[in-house]
Amino acid sequence: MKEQALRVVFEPEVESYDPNLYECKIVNCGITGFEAVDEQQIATYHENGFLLVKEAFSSIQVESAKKELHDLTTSNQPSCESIYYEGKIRNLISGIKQNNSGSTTSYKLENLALGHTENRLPLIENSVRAKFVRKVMGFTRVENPALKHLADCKDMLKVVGNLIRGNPKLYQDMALIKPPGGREKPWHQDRAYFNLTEKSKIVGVWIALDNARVENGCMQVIEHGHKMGPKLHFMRRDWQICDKEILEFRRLGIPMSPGDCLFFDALLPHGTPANQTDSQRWAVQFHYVSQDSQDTNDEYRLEVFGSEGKDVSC
Ligand SMILES: O=C(O)CCC(=O)C(=O)O
Repeated sequence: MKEQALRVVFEPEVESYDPNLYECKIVNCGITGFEAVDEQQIATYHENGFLLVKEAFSSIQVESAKKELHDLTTSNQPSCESIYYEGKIRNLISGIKQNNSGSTTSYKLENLALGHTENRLPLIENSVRAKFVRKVMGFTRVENPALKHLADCKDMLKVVGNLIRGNPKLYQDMALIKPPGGREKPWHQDRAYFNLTEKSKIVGVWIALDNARVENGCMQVIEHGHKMGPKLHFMRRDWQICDKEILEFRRLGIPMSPGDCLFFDALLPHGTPANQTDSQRWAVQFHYVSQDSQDTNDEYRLEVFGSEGKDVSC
């Protein structure tokens, strides 16, 4: 079977945001180890919309996953489906000559304005371009055994199975490498991104590979926010919930250590602020769905989550 071409996305530079959006109450919650997840914890997940399991993965598992991710960001032939670069990389690539099968072309800034997709990596020194990677997707393959091992972890899948009351299947895998100065991921519900019916059960799993704190962009959630149901999303700094609305809710910051694992409902509004430190903040995120989940299309999804054509403002 022919390998799918690598998708390389150059994101736009994202404008600044109101820092109040990430003024939050820090919560030091969680239980230790997957084996501590019992029926009471499952009930807590359904009540709060999330459940934090500390020390879920060992330092060896974390370091092996980081090594594979590092290799993906520096490789000339990364074994993944797509790589997303922070908008700041445009300062280095605009005007750079690309040699594509003998012909030379140059990137044009206007083509990059909305996030520009290519099938080739930027021709900048590997270690330099690696510093701009924000996201890597589609890497759970045999070539990346440590990352695949995380996604296939039996104890973790048992918890997901208990949360959805069924057999989970992997729907999406991504790594989020927030580089120093890296952009905010504005507040959103993951369901607003997925073409799946409302009845499909979805659980997000966010695994910290570094210490994640408010300063470097840890996960923040709206307390009980999944109970509000689908929220309208607007195309602003990203596909996101309106800032004005977020400011009305109590926001919780969830600091995590390497190997900690956050389970969260796909309707739980969440976001991460920009990374204000000098170090990367690495994490992997998986989404699992129930076996009986059903695909829909953009039209169906936008009817529920979209703001276009509705009498709303943001
Ligand atoms: O890790 C992050 O910065 C945010 C990830 C996230 O919420 C997402 O990509 O849906």
